Amino acid sequence: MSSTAWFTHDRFGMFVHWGLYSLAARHEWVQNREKLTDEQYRVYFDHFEPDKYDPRSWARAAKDAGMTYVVLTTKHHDGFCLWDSDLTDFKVTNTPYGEDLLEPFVDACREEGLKVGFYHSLIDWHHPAFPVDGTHPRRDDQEYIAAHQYADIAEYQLYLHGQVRELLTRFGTIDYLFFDFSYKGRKEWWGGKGPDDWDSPGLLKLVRELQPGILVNDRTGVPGDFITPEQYQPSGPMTRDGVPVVWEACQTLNGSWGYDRDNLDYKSPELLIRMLVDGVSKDGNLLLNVGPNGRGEIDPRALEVLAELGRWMDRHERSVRGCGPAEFTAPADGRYTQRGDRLYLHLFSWPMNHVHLPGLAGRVRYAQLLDDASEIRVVHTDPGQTAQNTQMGGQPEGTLTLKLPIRKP
Ligand code: FHN
Repeated sequence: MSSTAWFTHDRFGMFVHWGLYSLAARHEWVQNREKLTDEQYRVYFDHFEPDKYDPRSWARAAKDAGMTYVVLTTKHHDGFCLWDSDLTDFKVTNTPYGEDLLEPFVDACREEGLKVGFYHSLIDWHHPAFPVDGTHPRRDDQEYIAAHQYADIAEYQLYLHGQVRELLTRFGTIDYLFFDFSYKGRKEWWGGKGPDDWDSPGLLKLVRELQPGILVNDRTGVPGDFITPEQYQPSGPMTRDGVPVVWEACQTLNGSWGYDRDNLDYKSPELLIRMLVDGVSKDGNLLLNVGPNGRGEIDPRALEVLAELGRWMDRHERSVRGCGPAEFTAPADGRYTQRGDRLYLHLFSWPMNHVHLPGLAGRVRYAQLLDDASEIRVVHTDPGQTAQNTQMGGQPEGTLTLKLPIRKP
């Protein structure tokens, strides 16, 4: 296992889903959803020419949003490689663009002082040795299935491990690896694939030999350094066999991982801030996704949201960075994050003039608004008075009350 210290300190990263599906501009599973043959899908390959690709602008957008690591899809389930792999022709260097995309990405991240993350799909619908299953675009094509029914999983493992070796030996230090994904037992997907299909123990051994400090997720089907709840916020700190485990929630901006031109349903900055704070209050990270378009640009709507997050992080970073859960139970519409003797109360709705904090009476020496460092009066009520104290609405014993400015800063 690698040290997760930087990861649980930083708390906030950018996920980037980018590939041929970005030209389809409707979903990264478009090949599966529309059962496109390789020939039909080839049109995106033949027109992949992201002339506006500027990973430095991506890295700056992430940094300005308060993110400290960026995770880019090196290959998604369609099998298209964003680097010059020796193991396939289905790669960016054979498209009209003609150049490796990963080296400029890792260079840009490092130039902006960000950690480098790779996403890599365990699934590969393009590779002939990948046994057809319920995820495969050709799942109903009996002729294709017949032609591939004796797909050699050992050959596929060599390919999978070989490409991971390329990724972890060609681009310097890689800080984070998001494998995606195991689905053993998904009966509707013909049993699905899992650690025995990927040779996950061997794969993880290879990863740790090549990049000893790397953080790897658990989607190989074998426990890794962190777990990855997707598109939901856990109800509390996460555990594995009763032991607390590092976790990171991955979330889209608009419900789609890949660029989805007509999807205008962007999450508000307020909601995303709540997700970030909620996660930290439960000892988790947020990995927020952007899906650049087929020219290599992050959508202006996404950039607006990221900029708003950055403005919030600029003023409130100390309530996130290096923080984790508090020993106290926060009020219903709020969250606590804590770092040392600093307790941060995040209020998702602003009460009229007081907030009552059970169990904190006598525990708080001084309170201030983080936004402008202005003092907040702590209304200490003697335990005997709480029940009768009408101004405080008769709070339970041990409750601390803060008198808040009527206006929300
Ligand atoms: O199938 C993928 C999906 O396209 C996307 O990459 C997400 C991101 O975590 N992972 C898988 C679904 O869990």
